[in-house]
Parts: sequence; structure tokens; C-alpha cells
Amino acid sequence: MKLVKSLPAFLMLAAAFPSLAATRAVTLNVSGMTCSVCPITVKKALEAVSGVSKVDVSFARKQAVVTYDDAKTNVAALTKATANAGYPSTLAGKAK
Ligand SMILES: [Cu+2]
Repeated sequence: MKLVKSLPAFLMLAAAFPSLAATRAVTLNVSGMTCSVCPITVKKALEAVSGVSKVDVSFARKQAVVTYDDAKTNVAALTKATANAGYPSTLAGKAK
């Protein structure tokens, strides 16, 4: 019955540390995009970040949806990448 007893503890641990490497998708607000060419620059900047697997930039919504491996990069690196390209961004929301 040792296993049964330790299971809740294991589940709690698993909940505290969801996984060591997970694919995440975040939406960034990129307010500085002023023309239809801007999203291309933003997309390239984000795709250059190691760990990023997918980038969808919407000029109409002034947002970038970025899919990345959270073991390799993080939101701070993503916003820094867009800022370095001339487009400061902020986290808009999360999607699992
Ligand atoms: Cu532009």
C-alpha cells in the first residue's frame, strides 16, 4: 500500500513542476507595427530565437502568436527579440 500512499504526493509534485520541457504558445501585443511590412520583421526576429517553432503575426490585431519550447526560451527572450528588431512587445495572454 506504499504506492497508493505516495501517489497524492507524486501528483502534487507533478502539479508544481508541470514538466521540464513543454511547448507553449503566447500572444504578444506588438503595438509598434505601422504597415504591412512590419509583421515580416517581427516574425523574422521571433523565428530567430532558439526554441521558437511557430510564429503567426497579425498586423490587423497588432499581435504575434509564438509557439516555443519553454526549456529553450522564455517570454522575456521573445519580447527582447522584438524590441531589438524595433518593436517592443508585451505579453497579451497565454494559451496551452
Ligand atoms: Cu512597417
